[in-house]
Amino acid sequence: DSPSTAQHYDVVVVGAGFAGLYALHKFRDQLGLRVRVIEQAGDVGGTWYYNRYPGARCDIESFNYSYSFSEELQQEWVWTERFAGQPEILRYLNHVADRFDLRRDIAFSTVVESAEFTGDGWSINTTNGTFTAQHFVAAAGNLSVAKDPGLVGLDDFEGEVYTSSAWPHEGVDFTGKRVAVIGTGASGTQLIPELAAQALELTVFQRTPNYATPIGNGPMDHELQQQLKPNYAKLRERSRANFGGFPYEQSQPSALAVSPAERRQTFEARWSQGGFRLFLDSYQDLLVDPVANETAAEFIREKIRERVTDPAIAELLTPTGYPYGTKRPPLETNYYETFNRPNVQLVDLRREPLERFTAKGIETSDGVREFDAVVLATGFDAMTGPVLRLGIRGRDGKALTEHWSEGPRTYLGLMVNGFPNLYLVTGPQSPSVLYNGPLAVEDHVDWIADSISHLRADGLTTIEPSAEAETDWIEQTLAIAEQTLLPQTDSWYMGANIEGKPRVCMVYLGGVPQYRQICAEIVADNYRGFHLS
Ligand code: NA7
Repeated sequence: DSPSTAQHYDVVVVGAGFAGLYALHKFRDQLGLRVRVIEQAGDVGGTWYYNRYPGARCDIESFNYSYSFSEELQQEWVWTERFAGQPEILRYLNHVADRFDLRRDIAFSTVVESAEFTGDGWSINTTNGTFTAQHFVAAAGNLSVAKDPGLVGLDDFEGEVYTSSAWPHEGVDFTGKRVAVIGTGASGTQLIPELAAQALELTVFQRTPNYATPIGNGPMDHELQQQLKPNYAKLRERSRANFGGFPYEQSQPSALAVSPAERRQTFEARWSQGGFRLFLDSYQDLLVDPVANETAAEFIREKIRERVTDPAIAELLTPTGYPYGTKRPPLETNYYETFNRPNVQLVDLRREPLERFTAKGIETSDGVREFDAVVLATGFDAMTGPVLRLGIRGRDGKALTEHWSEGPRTYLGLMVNGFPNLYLVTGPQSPSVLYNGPLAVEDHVDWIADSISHLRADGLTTIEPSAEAETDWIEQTLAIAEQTLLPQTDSWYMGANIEGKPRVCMVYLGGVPQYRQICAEIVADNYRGFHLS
């Protein structure tokens, strides 16, 4: 491709992860459009390209965390673990890229620097020249921009520094090293047991204890796989009828409607099943009623105390003061037992704040500890970060950063007033991170494909939501969020993990079936709330 002249496409898509790969296949092979995908990485995979830290694994069953769009793909791909690790998911996405011949339309190692609406389409400026397109699709992920943890003096530290979401491809050997980990979210919880098994000494710097529960991984059961395969279509149908996009059907209305003994039995059963069963397949009022929530929270606290030998360490690891599930609950393998190892130390940053990095280590209010390597698992500028980084300007040159200065504004989490023909895949104010990823991106890409087809069939060129529809949607999503416990807690769902970021719930919490129904009704009602021209 020549970088000097603009290349024109029907659709330009940013990102070659789960969303961008399917978008390319759908738009190119099913709609016959001219499509270009722009990807900053050197290959496909998105999240699964970057997050190569030891222990990186999907918290959703491999069988569920996979594309549903191709029956052949579903039938031929064989998962080896109940919960696939990062290398296996990356192999799967590479297989998809090969099988559907996707690579030839992806510009790798290409970074979007800015994108402007030009009146009837988009001009996208990248490190490899300009692309123009009638439609611009941001499939850049929800958790793909690492947050700056603002650690004072980090540059002075002379040892090795690694970030979970930018892990070296060649891996890291921690043998014989004194290692520090900062962050105990989903990523930290996965990598801490792996590093502890390798490092000479591992010191975990914890700010907020989490409600982590067992993932329940193991080799994929061959018989189970044989049973599931012929029923894949049904399984997907059941998933799309479920709040979070899983084929789960055990959840009951209220934790408070049953006896303590029955409740305990249910929690134990879901705990043993692993995955998000406890969180999303036990009682529907856990995220709504603080008393119901506390029953699950206390169940998890008891488990932590049982698993950690030293009661003082157990206490530090036990979450209190915020409800279960209002921060994204990590899933783990041997996480709590790791703190029983003689080579593992826990530092509680609430009692002993981190002051600065020095040349040799980390200084807290209690003094300096020396390290050979530091691992940051400090999270992401979630949901808005990946979109805002694209430098998007809409009608009349209005910057998206300005339109979103008080928090993201979208209609259905799909489109934005003032930004015609800009589509977000799993954007803010859609179920996004609370919807099984591959199914979530398929729904959005299918919706976008329908919208583009609809425009073309009617000889139209642009689609844009009205300001009223956008405001109304935001009010609806916030009203639903207010009925839940999520706004109480500082989490990345709320934008509250980043200083100065507007504190507003960014997830549609009405559940997948309700969301899907609303999207379908709006289309059936002639794209209600959208202006087509
Ligand atoms: P998370 O869930 O945002 O976790 C980040 C962790 O890092 C969390 O424990 C934070 O503590 C901690 N943190 C962040 N900044 C600091 C500073 N400055 N000092 C000390 N500790 C800090 O990110 P993950 O990568 O684990 O998971 C993100 C999602 O990726 C996950 O939910 C899955 O969907 C995949 P805090 O809680 O803020 O006190």
